[in-house]
Amino acid sequence: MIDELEALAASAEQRLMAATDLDGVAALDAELLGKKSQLSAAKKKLGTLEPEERKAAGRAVNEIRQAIEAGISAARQRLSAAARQIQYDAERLDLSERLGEIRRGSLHLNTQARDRLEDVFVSMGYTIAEGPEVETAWYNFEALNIPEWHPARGSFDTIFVDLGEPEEVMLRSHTSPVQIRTMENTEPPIYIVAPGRTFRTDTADATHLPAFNQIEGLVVDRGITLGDLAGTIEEFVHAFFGGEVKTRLRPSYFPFTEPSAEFDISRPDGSWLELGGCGVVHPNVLANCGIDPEEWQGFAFGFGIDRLAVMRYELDDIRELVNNDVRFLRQF
Ligand code: FA5
Repeated sequence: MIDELEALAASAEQRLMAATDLDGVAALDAELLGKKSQLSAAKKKLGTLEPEERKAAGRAVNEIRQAIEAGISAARQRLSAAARQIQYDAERLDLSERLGEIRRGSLHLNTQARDRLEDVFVSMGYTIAEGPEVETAWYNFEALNIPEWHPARGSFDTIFVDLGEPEEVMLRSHTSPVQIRTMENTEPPIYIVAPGRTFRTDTADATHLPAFNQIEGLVVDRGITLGDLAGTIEEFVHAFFGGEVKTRLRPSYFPFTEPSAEFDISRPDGSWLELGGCGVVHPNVLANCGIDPEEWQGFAFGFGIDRLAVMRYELDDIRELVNNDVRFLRQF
């Protein structure tokens, strides 16, 4: 019996070494160690042996079971390492691969538009200001002459943040809070532009995004009139687009400017695209920031950078800016 078991051990070792996949090892495991295995049969037969012989045969059965178990675990290890290697090879990415010529990356259209806007305004004597994207009701609304009861609050489709008092903290719905932060900290005369991200519950469509970019402009100086505002917008649009694009101001309403206007720019097909709002800074807003409205006057404007990019790069749909399709982005 011991001879038979030794022969079994030798053949088991060879067969395990020859196994080429994990399924094969599982089959050998069942065959060599399962209930119907030669080893189980030998174990059953132990009871029929003489005590001396039983002892030696019992030891041999145990030793051979251990050897086969060790062989199975070694085969499993060997083959799972091989299986992993095959998977790695199949999933490996060749990062050195390239198709055609090497392409240089480029700045995103919004970044290009913002940089150009900043250049145009800096060349007109403005400096760049910025403010936080998460604002309090004071900066986003109240200091801008939009008290809690004011219906204009609804028109900003504000995204509130669950921090502190309800409706007290929000993602800024426009860049106008930067006007307040600037006037609180700076003595006039003030000439700033403030580009930045803004957020509203707007559903994305061809002309709207829920997260978009605005650029705010604020001038506070002596003797500022609506004429200065109109001239500034005209000059900026010419510098940004060149001579072909026309502008128009339409009377409008914002609580923080009086009078207020919306301004549109002409599309190549002759239609108009609304670009932003503007107006003469409301005396209450100056007073809220500790600036004497009798002495100082100002104008402000705020327009959509994404919309400017749409115009400048002649896109059909504002969503192209955020789809991140490299085939589209590579064109610019
Ligand atoms: C404002 O946000 C005012 N703060 C503008 C202003 C500033 C007026 C200073 C007076 C003085 P309005 O909600 O109209 O106004 O937005 C201004 C511009 O932001 C719009 O004309 C448009 O160009 C852009 N805009 C608004 N909502 C979206 C949107 N969901 N997606 C893309 N652009 C948008």
